[in-house]
Amino acid sequence: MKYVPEPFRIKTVEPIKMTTRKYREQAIKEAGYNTFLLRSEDVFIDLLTDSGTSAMSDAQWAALQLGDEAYAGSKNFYDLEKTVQDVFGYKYFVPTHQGRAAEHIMSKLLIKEGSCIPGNMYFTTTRLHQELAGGRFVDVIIDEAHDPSNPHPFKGNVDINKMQKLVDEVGADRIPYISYETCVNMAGGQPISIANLKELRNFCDKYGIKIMLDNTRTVENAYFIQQREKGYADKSVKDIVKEICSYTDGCTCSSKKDCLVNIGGFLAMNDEDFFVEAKAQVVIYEGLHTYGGMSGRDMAALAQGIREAVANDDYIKYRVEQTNYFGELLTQADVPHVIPHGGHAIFLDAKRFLPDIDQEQFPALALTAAIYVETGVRAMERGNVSAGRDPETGENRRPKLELVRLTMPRRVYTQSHIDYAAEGIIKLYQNRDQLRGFRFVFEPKQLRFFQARFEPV
Ligand code: P61
Repeated sequence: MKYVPEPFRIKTVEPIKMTTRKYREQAIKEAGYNTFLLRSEDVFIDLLTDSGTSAMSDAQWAALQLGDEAYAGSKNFYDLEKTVQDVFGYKYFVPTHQGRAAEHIMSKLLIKEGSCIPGNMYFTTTRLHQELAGGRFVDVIIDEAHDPSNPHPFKGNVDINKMQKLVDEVGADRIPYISYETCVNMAGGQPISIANLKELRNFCDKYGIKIMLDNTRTVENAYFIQQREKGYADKSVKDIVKEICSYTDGCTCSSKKDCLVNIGGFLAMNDEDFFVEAKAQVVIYEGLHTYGGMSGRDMAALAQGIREAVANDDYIKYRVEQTNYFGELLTQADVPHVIPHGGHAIFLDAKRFLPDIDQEQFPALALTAAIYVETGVRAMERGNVSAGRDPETGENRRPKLELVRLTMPRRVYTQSHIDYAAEGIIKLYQNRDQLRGFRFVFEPKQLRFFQARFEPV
């Protein structure tokens, strides 16, 4: 098994705490068995998320010193706008403080009461903003995406037949856009192919439906296209990123992932009227349209982060292959997880890991709690708790995928951290019959997974 060496060296270090099992048993109990409620200080290796957890480069730290904190017209805004236009190719750019803020503004502007918004699997915040704007999310991802052991190379693809069925059922005029995500997070970080995107473009042109990209992990997706799609082996990741965007009408983006910063987001589009309306909304919810909730220095670090993400292919190769290395260790030990391995995370399949815990007792949550106690590694539940309740029936959605996400922060951990995490999870798998299910003691109404508390059944 190959570990691609890090294309950087370490200049600043942040100590992390090693704790005892007894300490961790107490900490997870106090957190209501929800890893979102653990204190970061009590975590040894934090694989909760790749969002806002990247290590910035020396050039990004230097850029922070060049922040122009003017209320209006910061020079960092103009540099960022130009960088987004250069790298992603959209005409217009609206900054926001993070991804969900861009989703909020887009949903308010494009969705009407009764709209249907197809998407290649839901994302929690994306779907919630669609629903709050009066819309209904409809999953149109290919069936393979819902099967953790299906090896399809582009499990993020849209099933055009499902799109056709939706158009036939509700009519194209009730479908303002399709929400098309690169490296689909909830499916396991699974990429889309250019072939699928081209086919979707033709379909959408026929019916006047926009394609709005969730651009959060497009750089990782471009790497998979380079590695897997015919005709792309000799293209640079930078060129593939631009090609992906060129088939879409605009995007929302959480800059906290591929763009290598700790905070930030944006909306971008080619339609001028949409741009003017989005700028009008951004001043209501985020701040002036030349900062959108970011400081000048945040925008400076972001522009530099975007450039670094695509500057050459060494970084993204290391990034995706590091995740793959983690997955390969688990494959060798037969630990059930989603294949093919995604770009940003390895997802354990809790249904197969803990077949005796009913989905109503939250096997993925039970597994995240046990991983923390066993190893000090923090993972994220991505199953029945995350999926929430169906607004119509009030029942838990019981998604097909009951997963635990082990997410790789960018440029943060080394091979030995991964070896340690894998070893602990393998040990836990060998002792899996000792794990029990959980029930809610506190259940928030929306995005419940962030703040819910549980007790063992
Ligand atoms: C994450 F548990 N992702 O993966 P914001 N689109 C996509 C995302 O991955 C995404 C956003 C939009 C997070 C943070 C997070 O249920 C959760 O900048 C594909 O976080 O607002 C965020 O971007 C939203 C974790 C979000 C969650 C929601 O860890």
